[in-house]
Amino acid sequence: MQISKSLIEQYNDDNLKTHQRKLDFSTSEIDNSEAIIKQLVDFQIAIPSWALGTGGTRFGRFPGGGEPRSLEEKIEDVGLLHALNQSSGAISLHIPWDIPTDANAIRNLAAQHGLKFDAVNSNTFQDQADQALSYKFGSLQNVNKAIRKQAVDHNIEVIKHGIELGSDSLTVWLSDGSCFPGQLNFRKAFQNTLEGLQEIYAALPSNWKMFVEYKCAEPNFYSTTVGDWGQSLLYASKLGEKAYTLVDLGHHLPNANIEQIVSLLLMEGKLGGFHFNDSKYGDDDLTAGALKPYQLFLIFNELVEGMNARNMNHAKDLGWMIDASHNVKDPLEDLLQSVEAIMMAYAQALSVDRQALEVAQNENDTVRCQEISQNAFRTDVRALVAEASLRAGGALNPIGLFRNLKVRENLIKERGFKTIATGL
Ligand code: LRH
Ligand code: MN
Repeated sequence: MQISKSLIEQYNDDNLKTHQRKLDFSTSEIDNSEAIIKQLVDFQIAIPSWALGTGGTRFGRFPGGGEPRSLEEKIEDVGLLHALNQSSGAISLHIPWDIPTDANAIRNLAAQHGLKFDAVNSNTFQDQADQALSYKFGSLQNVNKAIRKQAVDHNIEVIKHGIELGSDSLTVWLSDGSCFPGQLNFRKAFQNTLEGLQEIYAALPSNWKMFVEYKCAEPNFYSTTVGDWGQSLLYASKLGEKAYTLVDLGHHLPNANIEQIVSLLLMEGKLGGFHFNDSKYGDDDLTAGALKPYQLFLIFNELVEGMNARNMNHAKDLGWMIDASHNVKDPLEDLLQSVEAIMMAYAQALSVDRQALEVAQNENDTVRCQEISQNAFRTDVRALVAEASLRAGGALNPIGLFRNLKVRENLIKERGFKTIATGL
């Protein structure tokens, strides 16, 4: 299903008066609103190819119908999101869930929808039907050298797919670890994993990045071999300048101070990118900003401060990706909500009065520091996000238009109710 420019323009015209009133108020309240709008227009968030269908848990999965049946239909769906918000200009593929049979055709189809290919993701956390050796006891950490080699070869294969699609980064998330004390020699597991990552690193083209994604637990429940930011930083530092850490918001132990982790990884020049989502208990992969919007703001607050300190290009120098699973919401509506929450957190962080905050911090004026931070978080920036979408050719209210156009109903008519997308 494609959404024509004229449909979006008609919708915006019908809602322009209300939008203009809200925008006038916001620009009267927010000093640098024009600069913020421009930075929002440039800011693109990659959509995960594995989260365009209904997600599930071991207890059940309740598909909502009209799910994409192929990589082509997944690209169409991300194209639809991008048409609505003009902030979803990239897709992140997961191999082998989304192997491009004809890379050129796939690349051209994506270009028609204004999409690029962000990081490609390897998968050594499942055994594929045609796989010789099992990853039951891990991949790069495995005590069996042949299994480690199989995992290295897979990652090099994934890099090849990425090169054909014009991607320039590889995300390696390893489920490797152990479930019981005594099961694993932690030092040997680390050394085997580092050795494997070094072989994969050596296969990277000169302009590529490798993102080492850490996670505290699941599917292993005693130890994880890339278990936290410190371990990921250790690997990335030992690997070389093309290796970075990747922060998935759901991969931390309860009450971890993720914004402090982000600040320090950025300071070290070893922060590669994000998998945005939200969670209350474990790796719940819920809508970004749905549970802890203040934490998402605080993370962007550290990002803006740290990226400015290093003169980084906000839109290009880090990997902005969503990683979510939609168990009860329409996958496309959930992704539209996540993108909007991320854009709002970024806009609020850009509105922070940094000079005043620095003065208050240097005076240990704790109350003033909180006032400045929370004032930005309590500033309604939705009109700025809508204006950025409008200027870029998107809809003033992407979910509003998605529903008005009965997109899901049309996708079900087109694809049927029982279609299941590959992925989580
Ligand atoms: C692991 C993870 C990783 C992906 C997978 C789909 O929990 O966050 O980024 O490979 O989800
Ligand atoms: Mn992730």
